[in-house]
Amino acid sequence: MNFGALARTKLHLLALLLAALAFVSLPQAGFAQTAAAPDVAEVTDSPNTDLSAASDTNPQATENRSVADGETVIGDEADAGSAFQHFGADMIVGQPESGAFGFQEQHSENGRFGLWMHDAILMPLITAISVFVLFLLMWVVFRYNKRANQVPSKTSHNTLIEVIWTVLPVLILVGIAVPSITLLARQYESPPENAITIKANGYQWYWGYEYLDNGGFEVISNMLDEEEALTAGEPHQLAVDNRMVVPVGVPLRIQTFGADVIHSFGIPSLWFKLDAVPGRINEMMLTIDRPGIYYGQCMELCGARHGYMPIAIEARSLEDYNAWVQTQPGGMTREQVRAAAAQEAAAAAAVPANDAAAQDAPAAEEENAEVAAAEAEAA
Ligand SMILES: [Cu+2]
Repeated sequence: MNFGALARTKLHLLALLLAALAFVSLPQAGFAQTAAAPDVAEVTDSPNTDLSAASDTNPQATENRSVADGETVIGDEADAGSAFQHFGADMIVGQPESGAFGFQEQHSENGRFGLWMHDAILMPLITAISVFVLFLLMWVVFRYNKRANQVPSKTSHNTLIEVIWTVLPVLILVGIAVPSITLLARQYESPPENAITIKANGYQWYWGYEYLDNGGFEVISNMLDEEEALTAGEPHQLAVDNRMVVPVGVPLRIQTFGADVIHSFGIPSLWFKLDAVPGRINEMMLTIDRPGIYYGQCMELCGARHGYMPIAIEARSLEDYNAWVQTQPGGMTREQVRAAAAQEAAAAAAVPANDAAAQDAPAAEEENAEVAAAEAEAA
């Protein structure tokens, strides 16, 4: 054995040792993470936002807690009265199916267009090109092998064929570019002025949904454990305690932000995935056309529990949405926000009119004090 081989063997041994060490320590690291990870209730109560702490006294929070405890509030079991009733498992629209093939059914306009482009343009083209190339290859292999074709042709140029194999691919690419750029442009379309803004904050390892146009409260969303999910009739590892409630048929301004590392906010059945990056806000428009529950997951490897921060969107009618918003701490409908802003503006406008009186007040107080002092002296 020469020296080089010996050194290589030693290196291999070292690599093996390292790999074995990694395997031994990895599961423990995983358990440590699980053990260290705060449970659902702790995270909800954690003081990382005042809002979640405030939600303790809120009936909504109690209701959500009961979901987390596995007592589903779906349907008739929920407390009658003021408590908001969330959709039950019968309203699940967008979720993966076991053994399914291809894309999930799409429930937004961009989604349907994208899926059409994939099904009607890309797949047929890819299939035709693959079959054609396979045919050419087989033809060459069988017809022109050494035994079947003893005297090979000396042809080295054929202008017609060269023009065809240059022009045809160009035409195909231009043909694909038209719907492709259309789809790209549609996905980048800015939300209209009156779109409802909801900001998805990615945390290690859960999501927070901030309702910026509805009073600014934040809903903290954690994954349900297997038992809780199955009790609620929802898919395990996709079901969450607090869903992101949104209105259906209304343009939404979805913003994403990473509070610690890069996460990615995506729902396959709504055709979007938007990175949540620390230090910047990404934005896109989303309009959901059907009420229901849509599941997604964090789509950027973000750490040990990356696989356990699912996303669940609950799309409701605008009335339901407004009713839900008012069950949240500090939650207001947009009309209420506008009314409050108008009131504030009116109050601010009233100040200059009262200015003179306001300026008089301290002077009057001083006078009173002087009078009081004089009286005291006299006594
Ligand atoms: Cu993540």
